[in-house]
Amino acid sequence: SLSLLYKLKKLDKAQTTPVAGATPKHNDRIALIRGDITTLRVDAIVNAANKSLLGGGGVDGAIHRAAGRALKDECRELGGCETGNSKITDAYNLPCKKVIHTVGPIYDDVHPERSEAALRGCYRSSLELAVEHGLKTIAFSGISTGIYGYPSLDACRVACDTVKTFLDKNEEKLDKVIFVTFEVKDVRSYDSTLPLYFPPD
Ligand code: AR6
Repeated sequence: SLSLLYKLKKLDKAQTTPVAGATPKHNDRIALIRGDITTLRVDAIVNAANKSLLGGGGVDGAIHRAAGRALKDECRELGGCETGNSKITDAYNLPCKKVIHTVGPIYDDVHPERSEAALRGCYRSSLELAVEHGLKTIAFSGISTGIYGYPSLDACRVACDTVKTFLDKNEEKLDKVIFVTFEVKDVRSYDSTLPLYFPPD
């Protein structure tokens, strides 16, 4: 119908306009890949963990399998982690240097603002931990967008916005922030959203 067409046009227009304050200056610090995060030879990978930090399914399971038993032994010493926060460990058999374990929210569609605040905390605390440990390249898995049910595009916007805000203040402290996607829905979310937050020159 005409009214649907109109809505689609408006949506399209909104999606091609960079967000307020977006500048090209961070563009070369941002990367998007699709694949298995456990194969990346970066300084830190960010695991989508749960509060126990003792492993699970999804990317958490893949990271623990690839790292080996010693990772779980170290995690056991950490005493868990709150939702929206992060803890760091060694990477053992993984090719990266460190693993940052962050606990995303189980998506709450009655109180989406609570989920958003927690997801922001995940990205912010992971970036802070990386800087504290002198880690320059960090790869994020799509925290909460799998088993925890956070809608892909909403999660992607939170990820981009939190990283942009962090780089605005700490640009020289990180060389590369890599968003790692796995499923096609998340590839699409990042393809459409990254240019709005990190426009090219
Ligand atoms: N490399 C990169 N991304 C991956 C991989 C991989 N090898 N495997 C899955 N993904 P999920 P959550 C993507 O479910 O939603 C665990 O049991 C996946 O497509 O792993 O935060 C934990 O212990 C999705 O985009 O994490 C928790 O209990 C993203 O990783 C719970 O799941 C995150 O999906 C956390 O749920």
